[in-house]
Amino acid sequence: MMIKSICPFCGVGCGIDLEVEEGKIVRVLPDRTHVVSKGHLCGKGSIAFKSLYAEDRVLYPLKKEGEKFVRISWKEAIDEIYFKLNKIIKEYGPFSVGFYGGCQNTLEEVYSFMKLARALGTNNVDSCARVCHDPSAIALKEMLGVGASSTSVVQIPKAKALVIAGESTTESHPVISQYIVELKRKGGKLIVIDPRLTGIAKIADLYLQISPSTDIYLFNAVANYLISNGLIDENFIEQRTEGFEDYKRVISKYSVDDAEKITGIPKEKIIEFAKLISQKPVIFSWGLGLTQSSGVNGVRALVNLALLTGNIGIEGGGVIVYRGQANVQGSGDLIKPNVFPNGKMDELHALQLKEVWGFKPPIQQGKTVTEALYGSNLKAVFLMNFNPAKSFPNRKVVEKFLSSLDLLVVIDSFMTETAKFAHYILPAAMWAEKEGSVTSLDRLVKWRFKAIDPLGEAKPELEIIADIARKFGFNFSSDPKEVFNELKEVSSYSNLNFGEITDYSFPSRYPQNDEVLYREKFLTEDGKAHFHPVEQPKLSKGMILITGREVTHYNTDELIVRSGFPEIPLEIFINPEDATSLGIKEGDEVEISSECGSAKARVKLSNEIMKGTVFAYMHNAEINYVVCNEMDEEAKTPKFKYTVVSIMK
Ligand SMILES: Nc1nc2c(c(=O)[nH]1)N[C@H]1C(S)=C(S)[C@@H](COP(=O)(O)OP(=O)(O)OC[C@H]3O[C@@H](n4cnc5c(=O)[nH]c(N)nc54)[C@H](O)[C@@H]3O)O[C@H]1N2
Ligand SMILES: Nc1nc2c(c(=O)[nH]1)N[C@H]1C(S)=C(S)[C@@H](COP(=O)(O)OP(=O)(O)OC[C@H]3O[C@@H](n4cnc5c(=O)[nH]c(N)nc54)[C@H](O)[C@@H]3O)O[C@H]1N2
Ligand code: SF4
Ligand SMILES: [Mo]
Repeated sequence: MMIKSICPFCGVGCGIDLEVEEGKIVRVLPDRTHVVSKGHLCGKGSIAFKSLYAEDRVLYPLKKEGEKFVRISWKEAIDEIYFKLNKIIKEYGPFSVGFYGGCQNTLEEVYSFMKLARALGTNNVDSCARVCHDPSAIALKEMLGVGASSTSVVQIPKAKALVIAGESTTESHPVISQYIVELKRKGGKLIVIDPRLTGIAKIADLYLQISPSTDIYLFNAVANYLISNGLIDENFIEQRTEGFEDYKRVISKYSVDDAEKITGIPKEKIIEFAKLISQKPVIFSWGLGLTQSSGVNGVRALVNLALLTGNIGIEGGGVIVYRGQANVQGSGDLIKPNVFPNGKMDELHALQLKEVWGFKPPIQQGKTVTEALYGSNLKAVFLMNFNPAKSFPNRKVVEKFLSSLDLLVVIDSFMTETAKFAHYILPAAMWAEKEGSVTSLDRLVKWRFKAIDPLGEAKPELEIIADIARKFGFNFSSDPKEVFNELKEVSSYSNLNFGEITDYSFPSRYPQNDEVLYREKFLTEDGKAHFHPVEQPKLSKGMILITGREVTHYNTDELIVRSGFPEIPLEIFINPEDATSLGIKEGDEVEISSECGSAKARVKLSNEIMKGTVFAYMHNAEINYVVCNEMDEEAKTPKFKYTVVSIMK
């Protein structure tokens, strides 16, 4: 039997066919009908089923007694959690409770999780989007109207040029590479901006090796050059945008000469970049190299260039955010501490929700997950599909917070580093054991079908959430289709229909099916796009640690190490010239430290690394003892790409 599903790993959202024999998944095959992946898969997708059968999967509810975990029944677990949670809410109020997680969960699961929090009276809800692309969502929503990609990756081959800023396609979103190859075959130009000579940078027509976190300077200087040389789309600016004069004034002090000094990119290359993007159509795309360093302003600076050149709302032009996890676009859309899924956090929207939910959510802003973990006095936290003890920076502080809680409930499938801090671990049915929809990085929404029954006593999150809600007297549905229909009523997913999202060959996108948004008007209140001038901030000096991805590993690697892959060692990659001046060589064991902490790592010499920087893969989470938790002021997103470090033999 073949069952259709969507890969549980990255935001490309490849279609897969699960081969099921006697109730067991035996193979994953690429789904040839899928509109984006078109029969391609990367190595992670093809082994995606293995971790379901890992020997150490948590298959029964567990409770911590002393230092040990003991097996309890579902009834005991839900009763005890209810009793403790109720007591905490009575004593400290509902805002002492937080609900965080959900980026590989389905839309329905994150929606219900968020709704449960609000039923209990708290707006402390958030997802992993906080640590990756919330800066993109904030900038895009404000400037264009929708906090998501304006075009699809399938449009890439239609562009004359593709800009990739701070994303490593061949490692992080491998299946998109097919569209970049096609772009190049058709004569389109690839421009890559990254301090590191990545796989995709190696095939670029123009590679800009940029000093970390100086992208804003580059983009502003390019804007000034374009304006000064008449290379902008005046009609587009006049008819479809607001705020140009302010923008022009701010960027007028950014020169290409200074940009060369600050970014380290030769002046001729900066001018070539400006000329390439003055064409039409051009797609501007970016990854964490922008959001986890320059934050919301970094994204604004790049989107300004797309507006200046009139490259939004046209065939082959627009902006693409390379979102990370299988459903992070969807989670980011639905679970936020400062907005409701249906819009602004105010009386009006709260009352609209009441119509559908039967209760009115509070309208006081909640805490982001980063605010919660670094210095809040929350008493109870629910973590679903989240491993912050490993994935968050300055791990020491996170560990201290998790161990200070009166109640920590972890909904996961494995005994993760985070789960070890839990009072209760509730075993989640994994992706192939349940059904529901996920949104990929180009707004495509697809339904995953159930392939097998949950193993052991694992339960789909919708059931776990409904069980807890029922204890508190709320009637939540645990039927994925019912929940899907409900969430459509209170979110920008209202255009979708079930027949279309279950047909993998149909381009079912939100808020409209069209690959290209904004052809006629922008989805802002006034229908115009908005320039947003930003300034390059001052940076702390020193050796800069950058962290990023490797193609065969995935985030905190819980699923990968349970699929027969060895754990990744902690290695730091450094330019040979820097190594010489530090007196270290290939294979040395060193201590890498920041003001937050330190770790032991093995040295690898590499000419792909920019001088003055050192690179480490994030999948060995020891590095997050070193990465500091400095955050973007607006989005509260940690700067995983900028930590000043020292290295000692
Ligand atoms: N194989 C694999 N794929 C994944 C994941 C995984 O763990 N493994 N995780 C998924 C997730 S959650 C996410 S969010 C995505 C992330 O996908 P990407 O956005 O590709 O993430 P990273 O590799 O962390 O960082 C991207 C690049 O930013 C560069 N960079 C660092 N600082 C700067 C800077 O100041 N400016 C510029 N321009 N570039 C800079 C780094 O050198 C790096 O090459 O990947 C998803 N896909
Ligand atoms: N140094 C450094 N750190 C980083 C980053 C970086 O670039 N550098 N990137 C950051 C980014 S972009 C991200 S998104 C985060 C990722 O951080 P996390 O989201 O914390 O990491 P994951 O490894 O994706 O964790 C997912 C968890 O979900 C569990 N799980 C898997 N399937 C299911 C399921 O069906 N149900 C439930 N309930 N649980 C399940 C897994 O066992 C695992 O514990 O890491 C961040 N950390
Ligand atoms: S590219 Fe992403 S979605 Fe596609 S198979 Fe690989 S990990 Fe899965
Ligand atoms: Mo991410």
